[in-house]
Amino acid sequence: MADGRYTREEIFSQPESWAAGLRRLNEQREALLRFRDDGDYAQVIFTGCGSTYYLALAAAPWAQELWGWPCRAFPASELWLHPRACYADGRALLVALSRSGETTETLRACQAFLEDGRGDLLVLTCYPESPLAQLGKMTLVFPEAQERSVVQTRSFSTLYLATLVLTALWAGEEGLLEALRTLPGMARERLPRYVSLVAEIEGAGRSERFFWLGSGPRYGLACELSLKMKEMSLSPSEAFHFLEFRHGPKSVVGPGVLVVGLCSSTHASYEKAVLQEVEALGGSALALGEDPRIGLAPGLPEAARNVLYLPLGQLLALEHALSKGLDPDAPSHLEPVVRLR
Ligand code: F1P
Repeated sequence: MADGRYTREEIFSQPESWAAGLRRLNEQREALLRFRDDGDYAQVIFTGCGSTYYLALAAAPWAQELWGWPCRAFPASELWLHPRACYADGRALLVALSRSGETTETLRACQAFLEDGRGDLLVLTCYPESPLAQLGKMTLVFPEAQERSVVQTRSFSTLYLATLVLTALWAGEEGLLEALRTLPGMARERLPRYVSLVAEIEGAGRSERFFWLGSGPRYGLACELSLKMKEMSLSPSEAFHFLEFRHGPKSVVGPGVLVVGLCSSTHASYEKAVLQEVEALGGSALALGEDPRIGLAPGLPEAARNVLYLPLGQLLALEHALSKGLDPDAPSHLEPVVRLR
């Protein structure tokens, strides 16, 4: 039966996947601190493909803010084919993100990085036996986040949580680490609320065109949630930096358009103004982080709060796909792993 059962199960099992990932990271705490102490990097590059490239986009801003090193994100294909346009001079830390550990572009980018002696490779993947896992100076594995589905959900959020733990650990941010450890319980509490909110959104007349807005690290998350909606429901879905939406994309707002804002806690007033303009033009808006129906603890550090946006956006994509008679477990034209000859 085409009912998206695997994708649904993976969305709802994220609290358990996150808890398992946190346990694994805690076991590696000392080794991770030694890795940092051994390294002195002129730059940090995060990389992946598709969802894991968007993960890299979401991880790099926090890392730069907390570590102080220049941190950037590139698709692995860019690092592989255009390295001189990506790497600056000086020793680099390359953080390679891959659910499968088999994606050709990511493998080729990492192999070239090592052959060119550019620096150290840190790998995060769900498959310990994968080719990518064998390349890392250090490899962090999260087998509990493996998925039967093509579309990434718990693999993405677990790997993203891992990059936040790494960022906080290397920056000595114990308060943020503590907040990240509360996320499995907070997600478990909120999932039923997400179900009713998504039912309300889907029931209130079908939106057919979606926009996802986010600034800073939330732009990468907006790209990922936009991809979920596209992959699962085949709906028009685009992501923009929050305030960029006025500079053109706003022109298509009207009935049938839903704009989901991944709101920050620091600049919510600017972001809410964009969403108010959307509603004034006849579109619908959902302010993640602000909407009382979502009930995110106000005191939660922004980096931790952002992770809780993911299951809601994933669920919205799943239910919208099902409302269109599509099977999220069998997205069009996609394979679980892209392997090039
Ligand atoms: C990368 C990726 C996914 C995409 C699809 C195909 O996989 O492009 O982002 O959703 O599943 O593979 P990986 O390198 O993270 O395994």
